[in-house]
Amino acid sequence: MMVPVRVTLLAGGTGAAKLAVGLERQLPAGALSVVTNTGDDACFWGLRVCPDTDAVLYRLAGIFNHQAGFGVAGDTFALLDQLQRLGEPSWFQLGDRDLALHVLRSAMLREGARLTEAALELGRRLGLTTRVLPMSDQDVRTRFETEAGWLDFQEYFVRERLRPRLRAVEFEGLAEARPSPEAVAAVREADLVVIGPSNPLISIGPIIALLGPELCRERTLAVSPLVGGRSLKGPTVEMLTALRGAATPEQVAREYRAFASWFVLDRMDVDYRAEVEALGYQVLVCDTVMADDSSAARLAGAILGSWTPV
Ligand code: FO1
Repeated sequence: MMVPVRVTLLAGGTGAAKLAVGLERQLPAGALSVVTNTGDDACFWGLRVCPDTDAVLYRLAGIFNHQAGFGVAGDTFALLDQLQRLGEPSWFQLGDRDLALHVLRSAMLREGARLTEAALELGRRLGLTTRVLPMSDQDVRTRFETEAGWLDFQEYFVRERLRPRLRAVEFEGLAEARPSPEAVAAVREADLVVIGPSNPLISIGPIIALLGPELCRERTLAVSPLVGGRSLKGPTVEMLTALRGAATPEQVAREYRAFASWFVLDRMDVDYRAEVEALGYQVLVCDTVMADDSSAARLAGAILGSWTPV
């Protein structure tokens, strides 16, 4: 057994953000880096909002709004209420405290900081020892082709509530974007890269599209976002079905097979073990449901305790 010293987590949606907390609990301070998806970033009234990056920042800072599933605990919505009075759309719930982060980040960007520099500075101000690194300093935007036309990420997820039938997903700006130097270093220097249990198509997909060439298969492990045929949050099953024709742990393992040598299956999906092994993986079977921070730490402990380079 080799206990990894430096760990980098690739994080998109909820599952991976929860695992960031678990890994941080199990590792020495400063040993964890988290590379976040920026495909669902958006701009409201000139403010740059980075939902996946911010979910990790807020969770690690202990101020995440678990009830809402986004934003800051105990937030108020005075600014949004007033904007609504002034005739502005209010379908995207930006709280007052959450807005403080977006105001500050946007000011840093206007003054010439890169998105990564802004994220690192915000992390420092929140008192974090973990480095939270956006995947790129250039804009990459996940867009959805639906029966109602092309929609931005937040338009499709929040305003349209995923109702229009999905036809295709595109990452606008990907061809011109480069991974940030800090994200590249975090992946290259890690003893272990963990692909978090998030939607492989829209949460992890953009990160791998950028950083895939930097991943060393022997040192990369992927955690299945599926538990007993379901995803605990978000439309992973629906999207895999619509775009890949199957929504099974084996299908997720196929998505990552060029990049990862270990695959973590939930206990409920132990029947997939042989199929996933046949794809060339070492398989770890454990409880992957992270109901709270201690179960996230338990999953992180199981990963760190079992993994060895293949
Ligand atoms: N999700 C919602 O379902 N409704 C919202 O009004 C909403 C606001 C919001 C504000 C800031 C933020 O960082 C995230 C927010 N989210 C909201 C979550 C977000 O739409 C998605 O969950 C992520 O983009 C997918 O990871």
